[in-house]
Amino acid sequence: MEDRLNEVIIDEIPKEMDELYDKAKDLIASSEDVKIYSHNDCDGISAGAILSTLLDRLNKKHEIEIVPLDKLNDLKIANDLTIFADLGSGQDVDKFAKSDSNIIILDHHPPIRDFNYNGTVKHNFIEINPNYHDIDGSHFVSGGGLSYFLAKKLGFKDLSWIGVLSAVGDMQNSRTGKLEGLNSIILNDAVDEGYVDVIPDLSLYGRKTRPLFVALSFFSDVNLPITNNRTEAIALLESIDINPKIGDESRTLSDLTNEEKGKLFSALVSMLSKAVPSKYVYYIPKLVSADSYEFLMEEDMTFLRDASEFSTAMNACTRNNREDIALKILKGDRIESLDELIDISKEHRRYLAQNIHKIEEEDSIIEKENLQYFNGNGIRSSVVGTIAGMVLSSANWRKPILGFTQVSEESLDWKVSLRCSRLLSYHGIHFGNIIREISRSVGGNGGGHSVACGAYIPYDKKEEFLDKFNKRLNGVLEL
Ligand SMILES: [Mn+2]
Repeated sequence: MEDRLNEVIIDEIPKEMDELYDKAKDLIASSEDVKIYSHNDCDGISAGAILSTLLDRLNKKHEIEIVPLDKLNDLKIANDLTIFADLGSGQDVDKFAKSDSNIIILDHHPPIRDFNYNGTVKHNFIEINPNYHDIDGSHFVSGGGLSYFLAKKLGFKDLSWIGVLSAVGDMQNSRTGKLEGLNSIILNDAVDEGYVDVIPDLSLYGRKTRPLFVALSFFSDVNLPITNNRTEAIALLESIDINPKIGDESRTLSDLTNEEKGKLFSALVSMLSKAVPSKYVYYIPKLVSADSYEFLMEEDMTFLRDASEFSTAMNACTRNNREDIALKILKGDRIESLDELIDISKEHRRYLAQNIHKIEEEDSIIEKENLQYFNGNGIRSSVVGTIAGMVLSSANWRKPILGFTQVSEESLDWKVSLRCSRLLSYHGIHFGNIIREISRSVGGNGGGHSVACGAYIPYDKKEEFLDKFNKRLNGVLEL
């Protein structure tokens, strides 16, 4: 596989792109009434919060609507200015534009239009997308990041922390464990402004809020003795003289000294090196270490302090149709909305745990040569991916796992979500592209990241889809 880590990374805004930002700024200045459509995930909500805050500060009347991608076909264009954030590049969103409509798109997904499209239509159309400027939108800037650059043009560098959150929520750091490219500009702004601290750390989820032995037991990119086994996780810590507790209090990852983190890093690397085929050994350090980002204005040891835990809370809101709470939190409300956010997160975790238990209990993961899948009958389609990721730890990490569920109560069609070990993606497999190809071939559509992606497929095409997917991976997985 080619090693793409040596490619040249663009880390300043290209001139052509910067000029579009100047135009966008002028357009905002001359508009009195603005509509924002933004995507219903952490990145989209972050983008929406940045744009809404900057319009507040400019005293511009505006409305924001958070929308899923499948609801984008018939959006009205009725305001002075319509802004699409973290979506729009892949959709025909201006089909109802009138000649006096003004549209700005801030999206990092692959564009369907030509860069010179705005010269071919009557309405005013500004599309800012890194892919037009040779910048890969899946690793180097997110929808929230693109929105931040507009805020920065207007002098609002204090919103940079939301740009960092959006990038982490969008897994932009999944390539190397760091924020790179245009994301590094946003990160530097956030550090300069005193909002964010970068901490090189072990790559375990819940560094501020989970007992370390619990965080270790959730390690699922490779099935290790510690995976789903808290006793083994405690034994590992004790074997390298790391105390899992101080008094009655369990320690979290962020309680460890640097020396202790170093010992744990070495122990995990050696454990992993024994557990994986030799072709994967090269990627192990990347699997175990990553930069983490702390929001310095949030209280220490809370779930809003760590960017990755913060992004989980934002996702919990969008998956439970409570985007309103996520937006309020991002716009600064820590009084009324914080309790609601905690309740939503709790309920979300309860729902996930209950369904994961059901799948594991009923032994419902079915294995084919190159993949494994389960039928999440009744699982809400918005969380089937999260659940797939979590049951991977009790399945075969060498193969991707696909979860199926009904799209909605009104539709019998399938939503399918795929998750896999990061090792598969480091080794060069891009499941987002594969699922797009296979879903289209059965009359559906899909796409996404290399390790987390999904598709919608017609009700009667599930077997064909599975069959084609399985065959497509022949020789690709090198099991
Ligand atoms: Mn995004």
